[in-house]
Amino acid sequence: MDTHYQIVVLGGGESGVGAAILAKKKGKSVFVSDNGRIQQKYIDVLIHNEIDFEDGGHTKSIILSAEEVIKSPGIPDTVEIIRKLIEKNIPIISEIEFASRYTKAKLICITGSNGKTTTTLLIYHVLKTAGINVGLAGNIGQSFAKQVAECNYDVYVLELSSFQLDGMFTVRANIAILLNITPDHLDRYEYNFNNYVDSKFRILQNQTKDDALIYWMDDPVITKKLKHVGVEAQEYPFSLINKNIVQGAYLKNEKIIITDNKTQIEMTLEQLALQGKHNIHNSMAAGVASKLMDIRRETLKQCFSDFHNVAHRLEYVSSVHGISFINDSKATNVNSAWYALEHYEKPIVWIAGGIDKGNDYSILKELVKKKVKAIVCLGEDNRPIHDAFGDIVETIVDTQSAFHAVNTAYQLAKKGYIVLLSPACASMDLFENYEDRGNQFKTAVKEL
Ligand code: UMA
Ligand code: ADP
Repeated sequence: MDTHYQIVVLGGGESGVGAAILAKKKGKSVFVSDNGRIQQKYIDVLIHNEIDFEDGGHTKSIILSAEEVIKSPGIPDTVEIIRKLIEKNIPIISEIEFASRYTKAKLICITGSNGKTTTTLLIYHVLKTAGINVGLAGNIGQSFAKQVAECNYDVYVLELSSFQLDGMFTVRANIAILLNITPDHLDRYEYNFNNYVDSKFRILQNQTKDDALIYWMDDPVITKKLKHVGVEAQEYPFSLINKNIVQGAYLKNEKIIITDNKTQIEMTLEQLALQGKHNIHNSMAAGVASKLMDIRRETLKQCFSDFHNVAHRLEYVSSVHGISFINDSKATNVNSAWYALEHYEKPIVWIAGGIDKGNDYSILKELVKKKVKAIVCLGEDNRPIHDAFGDIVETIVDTQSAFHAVNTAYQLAKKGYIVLLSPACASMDLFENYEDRGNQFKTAVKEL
């Protein structure tokens, strides 16, 4: 086996394998190294493309002699091999950074702590319906690099996580969207919120006056930070409070108004397929981006009313004896759970818990006091939930399977209640991922 490669890719998952395919196509010598097991479907792709790889460990001599390393987003900077690479000054980039070198497509980049996937998919739906040759990538679906290698899109709608942004240096977002910033993934940011905020703000780097920055101006974290960084791009704020917006979006008489100083598009809240306060933000951001892409008013209106949101986000499952079951498994941080608890007027039995990423539950206390009748914990270690809510909710029960959680919640609920799975935590203690958690929840509900 060769021991010197121009490119070493760390992690043989969706992003890593995509990056390796692109590197190979561009004539680079490339090696993929994974310290766990690479899934068979990716092994098949690597073999088919004649790409060298290893799994079950990282061979230091190969990795530390690379010219450049592409790191998968799931790998933290604290692991030994990354520390060694940093010591040796070997450049470490993300798959998104690498792929962007090989495309001239227009980039619409979306980040935020919550609402990325929903907003990304809505924009994609609008652009695709309008007949634009558009790809969907980033922290969703097929890797950006694979699509750059194999497709020829004119525009990409890119959902970007903070992990991906951390490895981005030269990418220029033609349209950047910053939805909101609330604590999440703090375990990856030395439990320092400012580090996480800095990561999110990387979406602005390299923007010029020809680009657009769309952001939620009611978010104190975003507005405070914007005062301290220089913004080159044209600003398009959106707000639920401020009505003096000349370019951006605002709310007036139960209508969202999307404006660019010259023309306006109005839609009543009722016309929007996405319901709930948080989704007004997402619709506004997507609306402004679509308008900047010169999408016809009729297409935009049609798409905003016929859009189907993806599963596991405030998804209605069914009603059993007058008790409604809602699957919000994708609520993996405190802020998304806040919007879920805020959304419903009826009494709630709340299923919460899982892997706590450094959660501060205090912002939920008022809502919980007002609406939550019982909590069913669904996690390996439920102490943080007991500690936070033990004095305000009388009944808190521990469970360790979706089946047990659903049955317990069903026993505790009464007719007219809502059983809400909105965990505020990651799922990997008891489940493969949030989708597995949501699916097991739905199966258990259907078996009631
Ligand atoms: N690995 C190592 N060394 C380590 C640690 C991990 O080799 O020290 C290996 C693992 O064994 C595994 C591989 O790295 O085989 C996985 O890499 P990864 O976790 O980065 O996953 P990918 O399959 O490449 O998927 C990534 C994103 N995953 C994460 O950020 C954790 C996907 O986002 C994204 O869709 C994909 O790239 C696109 O190309 C998923 C996600 O969970 C949806 N994102 C987080 C979130 O939304 O909260 C940020
Ligand atoms: P992300 O991709 O950022 O995780 P999703 O669109 O998948 O965002 O939604 C994740 C969770 O956050 C769901 O529980 C959803 O109901 C909630 N959510 C969606 N949009 C917002 C928003 N703008 N603000 C707060 N929470 C939101």
